[in-house]
Amino acid sequence: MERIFSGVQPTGNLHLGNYLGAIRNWVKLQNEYEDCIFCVVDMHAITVWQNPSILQSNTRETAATMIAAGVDPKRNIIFNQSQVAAHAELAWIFNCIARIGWLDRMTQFKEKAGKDKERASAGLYVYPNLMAADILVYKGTHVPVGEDQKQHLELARDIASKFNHDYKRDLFPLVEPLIFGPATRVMSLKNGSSKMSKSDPSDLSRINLKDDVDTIARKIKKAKSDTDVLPSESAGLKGRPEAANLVSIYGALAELDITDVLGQYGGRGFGVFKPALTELAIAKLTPIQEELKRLMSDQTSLDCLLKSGADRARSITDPIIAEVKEIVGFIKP
Ligand code: AQP
Repeated sequence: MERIFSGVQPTGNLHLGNYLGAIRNWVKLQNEYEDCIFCVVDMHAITVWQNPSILQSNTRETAATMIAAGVDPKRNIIFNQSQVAAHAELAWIFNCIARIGWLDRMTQFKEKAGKDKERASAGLYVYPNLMAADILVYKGTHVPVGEDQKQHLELARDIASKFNHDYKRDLFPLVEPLIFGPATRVMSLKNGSSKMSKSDPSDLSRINLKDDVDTIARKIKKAKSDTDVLPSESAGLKGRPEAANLVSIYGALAELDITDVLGQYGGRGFGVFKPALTELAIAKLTPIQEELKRLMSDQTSLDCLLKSGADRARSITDPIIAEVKEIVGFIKP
């Protein structure tokens, strides 16, 4: 049986990369797959320090953003990870399956821990084991993500294979990444070679989904570009990472191929292209922002929705985690 699982961290500042690389794809997948689970991964968030009350509001806001963007909470399961204990239980078992050498190769840990890795949390190091547990505790088969998560999904496959091999079972499926759409890697507005990210210290590097009209306009105006006109064919974007990024953001928002965008804007400079991009970004983001505001004004309903999502999630994880514990040799209560 095919089952989609994907998650997003409630670390605030959800941005255009999270939307185009992940959440918008979820909206499409809910029409293709019957069984979709979308999770606000608050346990991942605390691998770096989070202020507790801000974490709570970011968790609600992340769930509300998914819904405002079009993910249907009735057809899909939407909940926050910490309400379903089986994620943590399976993650511990996977800590004992994954090898240190595998985790040492994870580039996201190296990027996030930086030079001072001795001071990074142990949670940040074993983050990919928890991510594997998030997916496999549902026997998830397909995981829509941006390109940055590809390496973690390969690790999830390695963990599933080793578990199946060590315990001589065919329990866990080998998950397939679903990396699709025109914006699998949205880059920073300030540097076309680094990914748009919540943790970039410069707010000008990203368009946050909550940015108001003036802020979106200012950020696009200040986005790094170059002095050449846009080429008429995509080959002409080679060696122009910032131009390529802005064109691909336009294409993703307008749901057009790069060739079509260049067909329209080839030969025009950024003085024309940036205002067009601004207008498009505002037109796409404003309805999501309005719906988000409406959803956030009713905290009780949001909490109810997360609870009911978690109840539905537990009905799937309960038998799977029971089977895993039995296989591993834990005595049942
Ligand atoms: N720039 C991006 N382009 C395309 N997809 C992206 N995603 C993140 N950034 C981009 C995708 O968004 C989903 C949720 O990501 P996350 O919030 O769980 O964590 P992340 O990947 O670590 O996102 P950030 O913004 O880079 O956060 P920080 O700065 O906290 O690390 C994932 O599917 C991801 O691929």
